[in-house]
Amino acid sequence: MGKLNKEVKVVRKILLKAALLLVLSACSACTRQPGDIPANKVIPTPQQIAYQKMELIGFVHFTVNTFTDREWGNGDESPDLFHPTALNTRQWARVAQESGLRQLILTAKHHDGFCLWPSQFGEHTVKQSPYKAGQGDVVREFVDACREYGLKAGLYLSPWDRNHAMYGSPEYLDYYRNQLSELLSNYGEISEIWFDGANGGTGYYGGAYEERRIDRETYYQWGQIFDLVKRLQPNILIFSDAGPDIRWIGNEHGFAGETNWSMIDAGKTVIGAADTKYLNSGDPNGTNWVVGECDVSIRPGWFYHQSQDSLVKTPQELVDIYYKSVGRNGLLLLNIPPDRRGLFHERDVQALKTFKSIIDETFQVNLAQGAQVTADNTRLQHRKFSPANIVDADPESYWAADDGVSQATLEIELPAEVLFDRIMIQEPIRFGQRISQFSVEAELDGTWQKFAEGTTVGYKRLLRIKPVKAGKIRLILAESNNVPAISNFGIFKASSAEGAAID
Ligand code: FUL
Repeated sequence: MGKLNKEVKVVRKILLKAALLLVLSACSACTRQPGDIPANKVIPTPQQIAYQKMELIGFVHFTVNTFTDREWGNGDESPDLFHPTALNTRQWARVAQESGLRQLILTAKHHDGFCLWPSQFGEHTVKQSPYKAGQGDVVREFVDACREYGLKAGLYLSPWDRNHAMYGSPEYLDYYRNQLSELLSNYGEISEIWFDGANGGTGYYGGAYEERRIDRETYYQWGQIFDLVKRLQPNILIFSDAGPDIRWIGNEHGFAGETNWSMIDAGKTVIGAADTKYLNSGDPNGTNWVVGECDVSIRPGWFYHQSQDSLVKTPQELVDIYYKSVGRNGLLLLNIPPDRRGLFHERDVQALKTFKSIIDETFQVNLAQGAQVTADNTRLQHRKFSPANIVDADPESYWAADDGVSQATLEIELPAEVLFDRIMIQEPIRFGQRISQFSVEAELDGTWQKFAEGTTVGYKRLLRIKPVKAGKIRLILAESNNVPAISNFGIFKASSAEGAAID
């Protein structure tokens, strides 16, 4: 009898525990946040997302060309030519930081083959130059200055070398890989490595003075080079015509396509022989996420030429480039070439300063912040996907539609009518890039009127329109390749210094 009682008690205890567990799990199910939206097959890495968020970065073209007034050195320039009189990498970094650039990329070696660091693998370097009596290391000074000013540091190492006697043979590749290893082992964290597409042609080549052509598809064995780079710097991003992380945007004006997908088929692209239209617009069916980087120089040339002091781009031209790069889902890589002193020239510094003040003034106040937003579809009717998320202070929160929905309309109601002429739309790209057709309407005199439209959005889409005064705006997402989602929406009034340009 006693034994039976004990057994009943044990069973009762087990039943009670099970019931308790059931109640608890039911409760947590009713308060649990729903999961995120289904991700696309092709999505960015966390490093690519962080990269895209930088928006603005800088290029520094500096070598013997600065002293010979050339754009491409032949390879026979004497290192004696390299004698900057007041080289100050801290001035570069300070100006970059004050101008809103988040990273700088230095030409450690351009096509002429002169190395800005004292490479142990060659005799055509800063060590053979008068700079600091052969004791200088411009790459070291550059990375130190970037770190001091909170900038990321990237390097350009030209695959084409018009100085090297063995260029075109397998021996040169050993030399090239040794240089890469040196740069990626001895200078701390390098965030981006830039592989230029210009390849092969005439040159000095150790005195041969001849033309050397290479097979762009096979010569460099890029796969091996990429493996080496990632082994030495696991977090680095590799730039080339074909990525794998960052791609050339297909022109040197700094313009991304109005349609710009962050996907391409990297395998379809040969470095140095790319289809520039394809790179400019990306590929909605591309199998690789490869961010578009828009490179352009603040002057006509990539290197400093005194004759171009009067041709520095105006702040308004720089702003225009910003809208066509950052505003089209790309990154702006703006080149500022140091002069023969080794400093960013005063005119370039002034243009950058005004450019920065215009961008800051324009985007300082989002006139849609805190507006009332409704949508014709909200995923699971859950506040995690609330339309209000597109105008809240959290850039990561987002609105999304239900599974199976590929079109949606969001209505933004402002507390009062406002005048605006710039629009910003952002997708939460961590789930992939989706939208391929959108328009924006405003209610004017009681009727909806379309005043802007576009194709892709991606990380950020900016639109320049004629000033509109309205209290109600509609964002119409007409087409997307998966559940549509928006993380941020903004309307702004452009700084009067911008010049009232429209798209
Ligand atoms: C090109 C090079 O040939 C130019 O000199 C410059 O470095 C530019 C960024 O890339 O391919």
